[in-house]
Amino acid sequence: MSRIINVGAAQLGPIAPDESRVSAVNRMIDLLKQAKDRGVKLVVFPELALTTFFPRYYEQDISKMDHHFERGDMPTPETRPLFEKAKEYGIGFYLGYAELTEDGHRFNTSILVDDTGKIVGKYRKVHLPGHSEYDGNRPWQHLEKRYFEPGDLGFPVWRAMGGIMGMCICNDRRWPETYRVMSLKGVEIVMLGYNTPDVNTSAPEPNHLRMFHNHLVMQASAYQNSCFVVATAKAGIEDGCMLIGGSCIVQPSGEMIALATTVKDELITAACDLDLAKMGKETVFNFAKHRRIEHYGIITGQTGVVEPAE
Ligand code: CDV
Repeated sequence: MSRIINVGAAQLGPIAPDESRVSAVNRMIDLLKQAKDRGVKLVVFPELALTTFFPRYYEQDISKMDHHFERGDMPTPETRPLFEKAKEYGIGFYLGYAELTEDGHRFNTSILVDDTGKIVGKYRKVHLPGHSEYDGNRPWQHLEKRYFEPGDLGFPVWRAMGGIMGMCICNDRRWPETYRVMSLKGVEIVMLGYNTPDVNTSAPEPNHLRMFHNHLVMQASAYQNSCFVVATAKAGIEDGCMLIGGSCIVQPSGEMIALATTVKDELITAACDLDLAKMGKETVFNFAKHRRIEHYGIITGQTGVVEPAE
C-alpha cells in the first residue's frame, strides 16, 4: 500500500498587532482552499498563527498580554471555521497558538488535528528562547521566557493519517535532542512552525546566517533521524520587525523538496513518501543496531558545559 502523503506548509505573511483572529483564520482558510485544490492531506501553519509575535513587547504585568492567548478547549469560537473547513476538505493540520490553561498556566502550544477533524495531539514548546526581563540593549524584545512556561508534555508522537507524526515549535528545531527523542519513537514527519526575526538581537551576527541556520538544522536533523521535516514561517515585516520566510519541506535524505519564495501568505507542497523515512531507519540510522547509549548518559545527566580542569 502506498504511503505517499501530500503535505503543505502554509506560510503566513505578517499579522499586525491589531489584526483580528477572524482575519488570520480567514487567511488560513484561503490557504486551505489552495491545499484542497492541490490534493494536500496535511497542512502545517506557523507558530502563534492567530496573533502577531507578541513576545517582542514588554508588559510588566503579564496578564495584560492575555488577549493574545486562547482560553479553554480548541476550537474556540474564532477558530471553529478553520476546523470545519479542514474537516469538510478532509485535510489534517498543525496549528500554533498561545494557550492559557484553566488553572492559569501559559504555554506556546501546537495541536495536530487529523483529516476527520479530531484533535489527535498537543505539544507545548520546550525550548523557550530569549529572556524574561526587559532588555534595553535590544531593538525589540524576545520575552518568551516571560510569557510562557517550558512545555510539560515532552515530545510525544502520534499515529495519524497513515504515518507517525511529531511536533515541535520554532527554537526547538535548533536542538538535536528534539528530533532524537521523537525519532526514538519512530517519528516519520516532524512538523513545526516558527517566527524568526532576521536579526540576531542577542549578539552581532551577519543577517544572512539566520536563513542559513534555519535550513541547516532542519536538513541535518531530517537526515540524522531519517524523517521528513515540514517547517512553516510567519514571515515579513510585523510592526517594524522583519521575520524570515524560508518555509520548507525536507525529506529524510536532508534534501529540501519544497521552499517558499515569498515572505507573504504562500502554500508550498510536496508528495512525501513515508517509506523513504523507513529506509534510513533500517540502515545507516538503525538505532537498535548502531547506537552506543553507554556513552550518551551525560546528555541527560548534565545541562551546561563542564570543561576539563586546566
Ligand atoms: N520563536 C522563536 O523561537 N524564535 C527564535 C529566535 C529568537 C532565534 C528561533 O529560534 O528562531
